Amino acid sequence: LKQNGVVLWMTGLSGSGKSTLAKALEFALHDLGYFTMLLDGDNLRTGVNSNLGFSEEDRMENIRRSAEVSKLFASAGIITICSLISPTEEIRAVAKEIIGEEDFKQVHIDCPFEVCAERDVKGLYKKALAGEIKNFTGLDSPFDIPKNPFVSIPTHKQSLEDSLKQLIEAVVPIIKL
Ligand code: GGZ
Repeated sequence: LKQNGVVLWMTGLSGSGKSTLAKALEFALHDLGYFTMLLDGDNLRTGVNSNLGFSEEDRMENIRRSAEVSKLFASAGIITICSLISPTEEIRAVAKEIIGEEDFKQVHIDCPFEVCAERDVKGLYKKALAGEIKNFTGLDSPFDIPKNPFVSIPTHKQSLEDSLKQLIEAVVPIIKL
């Protein structure tokens, strides 16, 4: 194994395109011959993080555990793509602290609340707006726009293909062999 690990930390609202882009990026990196590991909030929450909900404390614990796991993979030289809402600057600072500044690359999957609500792929926005889901990110739970992301991908302004291209062009040069 020759590659040096790194953590691509994707942050963004539910429905912003994190999982879709993370998967597409993983396939593209495989095609280029890189080892990867994809950690997604959605599937981490069915296992390692299954006892956690969406309160501030639980989200913090969700991010802490996910960052620790990411760090393990990155230390084995694996390009780790982590896709979690990670809604606040405070929460992302914890992830950065755990992973270490050098290996932590923050990717903002940028899409306004209104557009995510319009897409509503899983019907969660409809439920949240009807008051059936509490602590919903962007509604009654905060989302801080990342201040200094490594890269920001405006998924509401461009095609998936263009978003992927932008991401690959940002990521490939920082992978050290
Ligand atoms: C936000 C929620 C909520 C609430 C369930 N708020 O788009 P999805 O459905 O598939 O992914 C979202 C996922 C968010 O989990 P994360 O682990 O990424 O969140 S965090 O980083 O804030 O801990 C969404 C679904 O869970 N979901 N309830 N209240 N998203």
